[in-house]
Amino acid sequence: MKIAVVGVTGMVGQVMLKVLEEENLPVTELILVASSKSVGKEIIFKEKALKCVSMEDAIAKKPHIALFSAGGDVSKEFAPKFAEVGTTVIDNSSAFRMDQDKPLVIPEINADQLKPSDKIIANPNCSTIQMVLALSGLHTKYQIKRLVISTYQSITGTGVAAVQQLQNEAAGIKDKMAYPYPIHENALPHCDVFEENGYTKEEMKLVRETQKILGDRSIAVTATAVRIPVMGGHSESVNVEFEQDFEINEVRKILSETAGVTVQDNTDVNLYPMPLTAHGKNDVFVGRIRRDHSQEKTLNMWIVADNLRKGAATNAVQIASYLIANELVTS
Ligand code: 2RA
Repeated sequence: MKIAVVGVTGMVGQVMLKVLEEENLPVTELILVASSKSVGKEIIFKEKALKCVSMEDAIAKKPHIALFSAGGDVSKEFAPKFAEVGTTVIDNSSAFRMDQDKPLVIPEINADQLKPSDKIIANPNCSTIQMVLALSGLHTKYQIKRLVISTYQSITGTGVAAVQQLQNEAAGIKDKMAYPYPIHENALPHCDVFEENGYTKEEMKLVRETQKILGDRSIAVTATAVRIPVMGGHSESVNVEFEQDFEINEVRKILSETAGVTVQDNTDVNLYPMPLTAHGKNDVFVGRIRRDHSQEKTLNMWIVADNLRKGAATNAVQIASYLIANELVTS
C-alpha cells in the first residue's frame, strides 16, 4: 500500500508517522510530502531515512491513500489532484468537513458510511472528535438535546510557533508571537478567528461538526474555546442535556464500553483525566461524571485527549486502517 503524508514536517504530520509505525499498516511505500523548502529533507521512518518529495512528485506516484495535515489552502488545492489520480485523501484540515458530499468520520462512530467512491474524507476537528466519541454511546441511549461546552486547548493545536512563544515567554525572551497576547500564565478565550456572530471558528466547528457527525441539526450546541499553556492535550467541560433520563451507573457502563474511551473517575483517590496523563495516548479519557442537579436529564463530565493523536493523527490513521481492512482501498 503506497501511503503519502502531506505536511509531514508539521506537528500533526510528525505524529502521523509515529502512529503509522505503531499501527503497522501494510505500507509498501511511504511518500513524504513537505513544502518546497523541505524537498530533499531526510526523515526517519522505521529506522530508514526517507527523502521528502514535492507535491507534484507525490501525485505522480499515485499513492493509494494520502494523509493531509498541511492547512486548508493546501488541502483545497491539492486534495482534488490526488483524488483525480485515484488516491483516497484523508484530510485533517477544515477544508471539506462541512461539504455535504464529503464524509466527516470518527471511525468508532460512522466509518460504516464510507464507500470506495469517497475519494476525499474529512477528519473532524480535534475538540469535536474527543467530545463526540465520548458522547456517542450516550446519544444512542438517551438522545442528546443540548450541549454546553468549555474547552481548555493545548497550544500544540496552534502549532510550533505557539509552542515556541510559550517557551520564550517562560524563559523571559521576547520574540515572535503566535497569539495576540502572552500565553505564559494566561488563558485566551480566542481559538482561531472570530466570526460575525461573536463566536470563534473553533467554537462553531464544535457546533456544526457535532450536528453533522450525529446527523441531527436539532441538537443545540454552544461553546467557549479557550487556549491554555499546556502541551499534552485538549480538555473539555461538557454539560449535556438528554431527551431521556439516565442512571449514573448506566452512564458509566456505557462510557466504559465505548471503544476508544477510558473512564478515569474516582474522586476518592483524585482520579480524573488530565492533559499530563493523556499526552501520548490514543484514547479519549472521561471523568468528573456527575448529574447536573440544576436541571433534569442533564449530566456534567470532563473529557481529555491528546489533540495531536486521537484529535488528529490517530483518527486519520484509524480511518486509513478501516479503509484497508474493509477493502475500500486496495493495492
Ligand atoms: C486548535 N483545533 O486546537 C485547532 C486546530 N488544530 O487550534
